[in-house]
Amino acid sequence: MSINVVRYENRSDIGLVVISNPPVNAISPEVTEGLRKALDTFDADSEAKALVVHCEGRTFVAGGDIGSFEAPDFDTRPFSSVLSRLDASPRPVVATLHGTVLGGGLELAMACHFRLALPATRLGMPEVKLGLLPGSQGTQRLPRLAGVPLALDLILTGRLIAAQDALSAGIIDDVADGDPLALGFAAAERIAETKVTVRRTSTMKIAVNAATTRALSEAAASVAKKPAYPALSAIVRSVDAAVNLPFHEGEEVEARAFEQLRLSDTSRALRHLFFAERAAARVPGLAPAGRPREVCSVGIVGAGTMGGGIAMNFANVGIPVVLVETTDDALNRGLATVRKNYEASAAKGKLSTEQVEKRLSLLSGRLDYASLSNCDLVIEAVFENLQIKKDVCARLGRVCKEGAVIATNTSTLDVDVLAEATARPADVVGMHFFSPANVMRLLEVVRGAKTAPDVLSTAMQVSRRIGKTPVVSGVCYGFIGNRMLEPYMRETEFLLLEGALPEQIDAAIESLGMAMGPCRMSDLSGVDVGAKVVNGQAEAGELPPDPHYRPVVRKLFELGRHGQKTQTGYYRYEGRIPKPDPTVATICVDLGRQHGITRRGDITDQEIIQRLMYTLINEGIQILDEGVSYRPGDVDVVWTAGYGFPDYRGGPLYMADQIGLAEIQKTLEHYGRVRGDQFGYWTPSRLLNELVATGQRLGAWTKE
Ligand code: 3H9
Repeated sequence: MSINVVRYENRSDIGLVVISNPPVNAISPEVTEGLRKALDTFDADSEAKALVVHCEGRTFVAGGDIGSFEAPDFDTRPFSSVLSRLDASPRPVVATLHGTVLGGGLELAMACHFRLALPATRLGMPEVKLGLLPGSQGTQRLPRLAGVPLALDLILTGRLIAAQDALSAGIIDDVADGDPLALGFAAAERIAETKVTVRRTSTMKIAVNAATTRALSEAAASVAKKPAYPALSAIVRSVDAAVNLPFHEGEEVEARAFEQLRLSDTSRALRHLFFAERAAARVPGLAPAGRPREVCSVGIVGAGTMGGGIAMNFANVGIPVVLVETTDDALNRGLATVRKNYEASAAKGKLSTEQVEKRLSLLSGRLDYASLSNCDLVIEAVFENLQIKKDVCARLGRVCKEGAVIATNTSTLDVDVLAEATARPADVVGMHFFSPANVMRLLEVVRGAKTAPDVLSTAMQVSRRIGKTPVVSGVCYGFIGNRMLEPYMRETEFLLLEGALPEQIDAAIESLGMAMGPCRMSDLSGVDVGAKVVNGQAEAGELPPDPHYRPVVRKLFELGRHGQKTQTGYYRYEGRIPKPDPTVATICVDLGRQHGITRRGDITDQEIIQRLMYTLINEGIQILDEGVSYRPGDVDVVWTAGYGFPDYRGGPLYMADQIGLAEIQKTLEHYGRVRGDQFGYWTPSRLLNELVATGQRLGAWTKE
């Protein structure tokens, strides 16, 4: 009931509205209704000289309640009408801001007459990240307060700004430290006493000048290049309306756009990912044994590209790191690369010189394992070779202090085998960073058979602390992401042997919105890297029995075509620009002949998409069935955060529901018939068959 989430009281002749809707005071329909009633009470309370709007808990309102947007009859108008009432109030209204004042929260604040914030407050309009625009007058009020260029920047990027910057920009009126409620009352008293005319955002005029016009036309041109995100052009149209129409007409333009976007596939997919990312951070069945261990210092074995990149993540958040290498040379090279990376960020204006030096001062290099003995978390990031990693793990098991967490950054090896090598497997967890490790958001946290609950939760917590998006995976070859990549790359190769060209395959996959098709991706990550994995599988006798399995990558490797770094791979490169290379077509023709594969001229983009994507989806569903991944949303997060899958499609398993599971099953079976299924490539997974038979969607599936 609304009475619980919003309350009104009169304290010494100042009205007070308190929102209390944990965890982030989101505006649900109940909060809106509570606010409406509170304003009725305030209207009737003739003793109250002014009104203070305040939120309990960790933050002021952090936005509209995203979950409530799913309701078919959701409407922004009731909340907007509350805001219009606040704006029109003849008595002053003061908002006390703290925490993260976002979306509907900033809209609420801007409808008040005076805004004061605690110094650590951050403000923003992140609706665009959900495929939306501010839906309750935000596109009309922010340009009036901050000017069109800054308003466009904030609403189009969704970035947050600090209280002090919001003050300088005119978005808020004061920054003060102390008890927000006491500060709010003092401000309300002061304003009521001085009887100054309150400033209503809705009546402010927007200066129409060259800067305004230029900002609007530049924004319109820039968003036209991103048609996959319809919110962007709607934002520009609404801000344009703020400039050119009266407030209430502009508000209507905005409200209509919000409604259209709310119902769009893009926004639904992005909202799915919002909740999927947060769900991925929760590990079923962990509490209370899973209380995380404290991590104040980190050790990393291996100062190569990966180790150095991992180290930067910790230094960035103020955690000291000891990097251990085997030789002075390797250590100096590693530290020099880290310095170069930081200096490149400084050159782009992303870091100050002091920040670079502060971060570098947190990194120390050593040649002895003994220097790891005090670290709370030690991550091994040495060469991907079982014996080498086992040796390192055995040493770590001996040297790390009791209670330390030992993590392996392996991408393919068996975490349980490495855990046993330490002789203390309960302390071991996989932390699979993606390259470049200081940039990529995804972190697969691999739960071994004996990983202790508190070790797993430590890895999850520390991942979030360093700004990563962690997803738990069970132990299997390639974990979630690389395992699903496997059939995708296999089909890429078959298509090359059958007559498709790298540029055709990439164009088809990129038309879906993937950041890069498989051939460009291999060239970027290194053909040598991919070939070594396949050759390693061959040596270990782990290749599928198919004699035609992935010959192209091995051939390119053999020919020294290692991708972008050698300027030839699936393409030839001019700088970073890939150019179709007839040599590759010849290589594929020869390999096709050797493997007795008939070339066809009728491979369509649809066939490419189905063969790559549906096998990838089938593998994802198999992973769920095996319990390697807890939820379909986890798989979606892996692919959108780590593999360039378009967020506006919500991830591969979300997309599978949109395509229809029966359609995917039928298509897999079709290819099984026309291509032959002697190696089981086209067999729909057991769970896929079950879901189709019972008419279920993946979105509603949970493992009992
Ligand atoms: C909008 O405002 C439209 C308006 O213009 C018009 C309509 C009025 N709704 O991220 P965390 C939950 S659109 C519902 O782990 P943090 C979240 O799911 C909205 N729930 O914490 C999680 O729940 P659980 C514009 C929300 O400290 C819990 O809160 N606003 C919402 O790392 C903690 O979240 C945004 O887009 C919400 N709006 O970060 C802001 N927000 O524990 C989106 C959070 O069950 N939110 N939850 O998993 C954020 O950016 C971050 O959550 C925030 C806190 C910075 C607030």
